[in-house]
Amino acid sequence: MGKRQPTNRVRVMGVINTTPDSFSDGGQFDTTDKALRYAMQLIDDGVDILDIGGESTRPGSQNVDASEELARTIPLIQAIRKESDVQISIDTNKPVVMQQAVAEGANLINSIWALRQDDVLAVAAQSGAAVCLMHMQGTPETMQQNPCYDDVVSEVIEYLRQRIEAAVEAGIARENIIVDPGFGFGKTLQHNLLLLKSLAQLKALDVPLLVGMSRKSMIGTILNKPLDQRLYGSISTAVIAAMQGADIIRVHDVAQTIDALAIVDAVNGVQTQQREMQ
Ligand code: PT1
Repeated sequence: MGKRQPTNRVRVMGVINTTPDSFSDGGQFDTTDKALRYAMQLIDDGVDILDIGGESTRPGSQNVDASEELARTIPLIQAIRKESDVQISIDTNKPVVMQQAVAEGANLINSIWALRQDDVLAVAAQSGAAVCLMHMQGTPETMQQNPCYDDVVSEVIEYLRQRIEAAVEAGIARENIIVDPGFGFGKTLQHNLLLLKSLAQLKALDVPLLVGMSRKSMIGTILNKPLDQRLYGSISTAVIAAMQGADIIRVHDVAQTIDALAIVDAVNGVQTQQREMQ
């Protein structure tokens, strides 16, 4: 039997969507209360990071205003922080949401825009939180209309390299930067598959790698199945990513993904069997 070596365990980020389509009806307290109970369930399941978003960024989605986004996210962050010291990520691109979320205890700013606007970048740097910089071609409203690349893998890597540099220049410590190729953000199925197959190449950026494919249409298209029947497909993408060195996997189905990734961690940690001395 090979021995298990402690390696860097793959971490699981659990999605908490506070947009009305996910947590319907009731007043603000009711919404926050439901979301808090859901967060506590994910913590119980063993989640490493909670990703809290108050604005949908799915293909075709539109902006919400800051007051609405604040009302959805800040009370929830406060409520979670009263109960737990779990890592909290805020999925936003609004400076005011970043500032208040970090002030209430969020540890990570998750920006699908990779903090592209200078004022946003400055606020993120000022907050002192870690940041996740994600690749996206176009905007959520129009990104799936005609995604186009000569070489999707090298273009995504180059974009992320530039965003890391911009973040470092703005004063964000390299140790506080995470990158994400942005599955489903201005990419055809073929682009997504090429990125997944070549994910190990993104390790050359030398910062932690986050990926999110859970329940996305890349899985729905392959399986021809609706959102609620994509669990096994989602787990498969998580395993393929983790085997190539992904550090954080963003998912909806936390407990199930943790089991799958425990197998990857065990395989990664096993020591190659030594030949008997002769
Ligand atoms: C992601 C991500 C995210 N995805 C990070 N943040 C979403 N860092 C929101 C589809 O094709 O991958 N990384 N925040 C959700 N966005 C999408 C995009 C949801 C595409 C669904 C699709 O179905």
